[in-house]
Amino acid sequence: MFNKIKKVFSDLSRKLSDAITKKELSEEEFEEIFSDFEITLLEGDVAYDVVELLKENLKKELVGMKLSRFGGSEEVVRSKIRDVIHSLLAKGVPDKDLIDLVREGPKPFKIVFLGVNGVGKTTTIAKVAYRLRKVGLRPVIVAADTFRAGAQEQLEIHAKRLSVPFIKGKYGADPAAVAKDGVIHAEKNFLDAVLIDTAGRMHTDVDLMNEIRKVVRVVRPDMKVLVLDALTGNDAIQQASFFDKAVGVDAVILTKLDADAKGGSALSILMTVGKPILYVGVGQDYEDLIKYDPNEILNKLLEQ
Ligand SMILES: Nc1nc2c(ncn2[C@@H]2O[C@H](COP(=O)(O)OP(=O)(O)OP(=O)(O)O)[C@@H](O)[C@H]2O)c(=O)[nH]1
Ligand SMILES: [Mg+2]
Repeated sequence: MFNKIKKVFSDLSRKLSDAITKKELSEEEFEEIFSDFEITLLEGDVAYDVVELLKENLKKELVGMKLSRFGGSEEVVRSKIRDVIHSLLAKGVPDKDLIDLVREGPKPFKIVFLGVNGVGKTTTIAKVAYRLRKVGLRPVIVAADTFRAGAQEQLEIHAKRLSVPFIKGKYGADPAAVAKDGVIHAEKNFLDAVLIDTAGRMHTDVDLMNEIRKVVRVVRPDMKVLVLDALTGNDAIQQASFFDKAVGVDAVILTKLDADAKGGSALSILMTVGKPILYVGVGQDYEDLIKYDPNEILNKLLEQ
């Protein structure tokens, strides 16, 4: 993971530190050195806007810089690059962990999970339920995906494995009604959280987008979590903007970070999605949902 991008940043810091040790780095020199890396970044699936963002921010930090010829300059440049990337990634760190939000928020804390087909909503809900259970919180899982064949069974298997109560509806039932049943179940049983799974939908599908609006209107969730797939790059940013306009997105979970071999796609989403990133998915097991930590991303991204 991230191997290609890692090499780019490593080469870039070497070239820049070479230039900076000789004399003060001019804007023209910076542009020239950086332009050699633009293509490689794009080839590593870094979005064009993110390449530009990196360029502008690195330029601000490095132009005019001059370093001693006697050792350590590559280290200094590397740490500048690290700082720039860190500050771009840090914007996505949420103020509070979901566990704390559930603990401190209204009871039950209602969360609707949204996203296009196959991004990992159902798997992520199971992982979140596992996390909540681990700290002694009691969620109910609600299958408001009454659309795709097998969706309810898929979630039911997870719920059984996790010993978490499960509410479902008939195929073709109104997802908003099923979601409401889940909330009522949680209220009656004094549960801590309601995790509502919804059918995957293309953001361009008007009927399904109206359906999700109805779920939100009926349930009045405390949080709307958009699930995005790290492999989808720029398209994920568009999905975020569509869902945000349609129902409002409070936070994002980015899945399949483990599957993004080049790394640029995930990096681009993390830097530009403009929403708090609650967790990242790094595999298919229940434990494979970890807190979003820019330092960990950086460690994968830059050679130590
Ligand atoms: N490698 C990897 N695979 C994941 C991750 N999260 C989910 N998946 C896989 O992605 C596939 C789709 O996951 P689902 O949870 O069914 O996706 P969904 O969004 O519910 O799909 P629909 O209900 O059809 O819209 C499954 O094979 C999951 O195991 C992750 O973090 N890493
Ligand atoms: Mg699903």
